[in-house]
Amino acid sequence: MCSSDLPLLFRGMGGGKFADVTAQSGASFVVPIVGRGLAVADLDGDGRPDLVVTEGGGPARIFRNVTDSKNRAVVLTLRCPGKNRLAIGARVTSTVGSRSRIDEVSGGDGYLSASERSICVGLGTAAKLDKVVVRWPDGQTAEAKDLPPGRYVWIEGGSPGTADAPRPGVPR
Ligand SMILES: [Ca+2]
Repeated sequence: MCSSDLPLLFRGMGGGKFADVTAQSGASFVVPIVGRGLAVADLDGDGRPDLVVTEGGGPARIFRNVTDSKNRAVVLTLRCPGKNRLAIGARVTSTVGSRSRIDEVSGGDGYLSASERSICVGLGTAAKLDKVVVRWPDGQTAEAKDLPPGRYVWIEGGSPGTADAPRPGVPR
């Protein structure tokens, strides 16, 4: 027997702190569900991550991110030429100003779900990603500097190239 609960939504405040923003998040957050999977992907290509939530015995729910923000991001999609095309296991260290963060490309995220295999690095109001270092799954490293906001595909052995043509609403 599965029980239903109200969905919760938290906003990252930095420094490992989160604020509960469920009450300000709309009608979908006042109906209990039997929540199962959660996947994150930029479904409409506007540069803001969207959510897909699956429910036991119910329809999938799409939460389109319509956050009104002038903040920008660099989205990196890594690719390897061998059997590990999605670069699972790659580690990305990004630096913007005095702040650094580490992301890893993972093969799975949660129960019955898988998120987009891209790494989204928020820049805030900064004009560029100052430095990014990739440790590829085979242990080799590569770095790039001064990437402006946008989407990039980075194939091991090369340098980051801009992804497909800009789509309407994609922050640059
Ligand atoms: Ca989006």
